[in-house]
Amino acid sequence: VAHRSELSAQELVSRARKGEPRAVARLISWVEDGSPALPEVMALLAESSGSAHVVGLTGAPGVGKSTTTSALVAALRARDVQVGVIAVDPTSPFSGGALLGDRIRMQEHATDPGVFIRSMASRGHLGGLSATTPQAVRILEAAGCAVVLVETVGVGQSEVEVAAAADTTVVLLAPGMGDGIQAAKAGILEVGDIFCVNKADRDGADATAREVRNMLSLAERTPAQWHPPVVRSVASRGDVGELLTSIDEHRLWLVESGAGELGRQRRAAEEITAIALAHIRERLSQAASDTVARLASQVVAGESDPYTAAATLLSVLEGRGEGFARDGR
Ligand SMILES: Nc1nc2c(ncn2[C@@H]2O[C@H](COP(=O)(O)OP(=O)(O)OP(=O)(O)O)[C@@H](O)[C@H]2O)c(=O)[nH]1
Ligand SMILES: [Mg+2]
Repeated sequence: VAHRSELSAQELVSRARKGEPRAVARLISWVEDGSPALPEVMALLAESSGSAHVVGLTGAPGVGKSTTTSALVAALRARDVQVGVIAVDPTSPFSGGALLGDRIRMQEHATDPGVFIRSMASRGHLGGLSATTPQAVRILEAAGCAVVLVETVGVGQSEVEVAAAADTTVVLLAPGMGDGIQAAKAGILEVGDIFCVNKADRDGADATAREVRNMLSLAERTPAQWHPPVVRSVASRGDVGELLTSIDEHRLWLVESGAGELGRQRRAAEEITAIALAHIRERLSQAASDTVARLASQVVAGESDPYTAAATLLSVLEGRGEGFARDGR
């Protein structure tokens, strides 16, 4: 594989650990492309993983996710915290294009060596978005980022997937547009740890906040559970103080309640399963395609049934049946 010959995984990881932006960018490209070197990279990164607070920001197009992210970066830099930013575009197989506007909005941080910004797609990755995000996070952690902000457009299932990769999920809303209702529909109410009404300089911010509070009040929560706050921001003026305070409070709660550890445990389990399933799928399509075709003929001819055929296929995949060409992995 071409990019493997340039620099070894080991060399790139050691450069990333020194905070070299080009090494970090290259490794994240490997994640995007599903490089065959990824297992080696992830093994090298294992010891430094789990150190960063991962904050997901999601919300409808145009609510101000990028502007808010940029304002949070500025606030965190003022605390001298090293920050990683991943802008996930689930709608595009290419990184860069659709997120050009984000790059411009992030421009003020472009020359800061304490900030790593990367837009990311999930082209060809085995485990899809739910696998690419945590892997990119591990690379940013190795580079020293104590906080990683993950921005994703709320367009259905994708934000739920990305929320699943975050310690703290911020749902951004804006006045008007019936955002609250949309949020409820998309199941956003369940994934949000913090709700932030951005563009609070506009009319209707109070009404939107009230609407979200009303909907949140319908969910039953024990006192021990986290009660998602509804805060306001004017990201275009850099006013994200309330939001940052809530993020701090949620982080503290995650540690003190043990919920953070449980969440990480659950996410690791999902990640392992996603990778394993992707491998099984790949082996099904590669090594066993002849077998599947033969079994399909038998089912069509009435010589077998789908359940028996599936059981045969599984035994073939496990290497117990006949006609299985091992792919050497
Ligand atoms: N009035 C006002 N405008 C804002 C505020 N925050 C962001 N905007 C503007 O809203 C527009 C969209 O902001 P973005 O940050 O690009 O929104 P986004 O959610 O990242 O958009 P997508 O990535 O395209 O989904 C821009 O023109 C911002 O300048 C705010 O607090 N008040
Ligand atoms: Mg954006």
